[in-house]
Amino acid sequence: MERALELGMAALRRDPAITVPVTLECAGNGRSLLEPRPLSQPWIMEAVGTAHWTGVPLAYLLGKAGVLPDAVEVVFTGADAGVQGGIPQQYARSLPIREALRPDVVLAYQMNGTDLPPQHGYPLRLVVPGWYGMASVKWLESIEVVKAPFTGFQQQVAYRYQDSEDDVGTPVSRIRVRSLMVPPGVPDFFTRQRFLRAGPVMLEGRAWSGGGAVSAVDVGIDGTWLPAHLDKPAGGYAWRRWSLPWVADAGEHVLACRATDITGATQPLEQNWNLQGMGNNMVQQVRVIVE
Ligand SMILES: Nc1nc2c(c(=O)[nH]1)N[C@H]1C(S)=C(S)[C@@H](COP(=O)(O)O)O[C@H]1N2
Ligand SMILES: [Mo]
Repeated sequence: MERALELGMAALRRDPAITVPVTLECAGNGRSLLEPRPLSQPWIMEAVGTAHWTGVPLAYLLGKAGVLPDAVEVVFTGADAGVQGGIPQQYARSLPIREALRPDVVLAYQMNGTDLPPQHGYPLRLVVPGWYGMASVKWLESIEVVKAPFTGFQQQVAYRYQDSEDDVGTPVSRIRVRSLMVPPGVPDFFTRQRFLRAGPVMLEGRAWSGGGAVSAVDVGIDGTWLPAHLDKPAGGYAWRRWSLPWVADAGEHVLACRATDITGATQPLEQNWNLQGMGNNMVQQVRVIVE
């Protein structure tokens, strides 16, 4: 970096701003469904959402600071501190310089048109479209351009696809193609079995991928796959709504959804187990009892 910049929020708000619709998904979303279950918080399916993020393009600020030819990564440090893996640390992650210079990577101070809520990173966070959530560092305290790969805990130890404790593994980066269904009907209070009235019902959900646009969603009804209708996405890295009308007949049914993106990547039918339970995009199945 040629020069250091002190960035006040008031000055940042005067810089050129962009708004990007982005789906953020936690890399651990769905990991509690893997068997054997990785040591983890009990994420089931809910650690994903989409918002319009407004802020300054990171590339604009890097341009102002001046990136030198020997720069390899940019390190983002959040204000939150704690102990993980026995190591006291602040949350910090890096991005390769090539990703950091993408025009859609944003230092966001607004979410859906209002100041960031505290839990989503107030006053300033990074948003990296297409990458799993860990890359989008919240409560930003500093941004540093570095000449050697960053080796912090959240980079080197956490967020890796590993087969075992001994495997150094590979880093988690882009979001794997995935779709989820809004479960139809209502769940029973105690058993959580879902019940549905016989007749027409609109099956619907969302589909997204960090690898490229979602090109198809197929809906499985008792093992038979049918193509769903896709709504237009709000942006390249925002989820798309999908829908398929179904006439539910009495009995027990298994519903499923499976997305494919323009790279040809599709969701696996079987789990891809890894030690940390990262990137579980296995096809979701929803059992319903129609009466
Ligand atoms: N500073 C800081 N940033 C962070 C984290 C964190 O613990 N500290 N968690 C990351 C992870 S793992 C995810 S999935 C996203 C979640 O963003 P959200 O709370 O806006 O959904 O924030 C990321 N940014
Ligand atoms: Mo996460």
